[in-house]
Amino acid sequence: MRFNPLTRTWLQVSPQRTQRPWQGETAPPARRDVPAYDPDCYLCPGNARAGGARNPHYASTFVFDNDFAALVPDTPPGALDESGLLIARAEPGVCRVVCFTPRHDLSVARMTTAQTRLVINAWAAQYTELGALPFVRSVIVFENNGPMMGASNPHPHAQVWANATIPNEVAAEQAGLLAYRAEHGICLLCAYVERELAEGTRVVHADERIAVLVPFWATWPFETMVVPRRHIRGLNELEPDERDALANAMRITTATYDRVFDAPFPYSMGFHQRPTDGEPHDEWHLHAHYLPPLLRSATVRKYMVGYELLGMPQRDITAESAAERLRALAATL
Ligand code: H2U
Ligand code: ZN
Repeated sequence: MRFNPLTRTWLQVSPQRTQRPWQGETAPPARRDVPAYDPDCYLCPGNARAGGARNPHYASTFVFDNDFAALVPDTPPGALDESGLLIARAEPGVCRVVCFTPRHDLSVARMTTAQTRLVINAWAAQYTELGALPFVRSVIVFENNGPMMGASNPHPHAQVWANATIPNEVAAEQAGLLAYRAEHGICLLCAYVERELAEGTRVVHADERIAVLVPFWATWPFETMVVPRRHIRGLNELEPDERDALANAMRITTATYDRVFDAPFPYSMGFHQRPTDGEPHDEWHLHAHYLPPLLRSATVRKYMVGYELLGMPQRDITAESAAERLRALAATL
């Protein structure tokens, strides 16, 4: 059993299970010829979106309000509590879409560091702008990459969801960060990153500013965390050289993923950062999680099911063996 100090949850690790046979579903790797411009894409420059609006002829990044937003700002207040059984409340928020580039055929793995740096700038600006709204307490930036992860379109894009309430995962990590600091007097992620860099076995890539590692408590095979080495709380606090280093770390991480199974590698990634509720939150340390859903290979469709759904997360491939494979591939880039 391994402990995740960020979420304060346990994980079961059983490496002997990689030996078991597989007679379940397999699928061929998804390979597509993607054009640089797709007249039918609702994210390409100049095209009509599904909601009826038309995109400008944008030249670098492009941000718009999600036409099918899950959270909307003018949600009327409301609450329900029936005998502690049926409990609900209204949740205002903002959802946006961030297109990374006009090029329909690119991905972070194939964009230049300079191009991705512009995307990071756009994300930081969204964090600042939406976080400044009086009702917004949390801003999450995330990317679904690949159809298996529910990305609706290959055009490189991310989503921004700004909530009035701090979402469960962020709240759990905040409790973990606070508990660690109370007990040890230092930031959990500052301490963790330097400890991992000193040992090296779970590190995929690192420079003076950013580290990419497979966390000791990784649940998904090839799951990684991208962490600034300096104690900064949100995307807006990244200095220019750190934005470049983050862009480079994201390029290395995604390009490495694309080589793991010799196929476009699906993942969801996103940033956890300081809530925007007006408190200082010095316990917060910005980081990104990359969470790939494939448990075995690009063709073996194995998801977290029975025991994971009903008991607790369990993994077969250890963090160390996944890191070793990723590190070797990253070195070839
Ligand atoms: P995903 O690929 O991660 O689903 O993100 C695409 C988002 O783009 C999705 O949330 C929005 C969808 O609501 N969208 C628009 O806002 N306008 C459109 O014309 C199509 C899709
Ligand atoms: Zn497109």
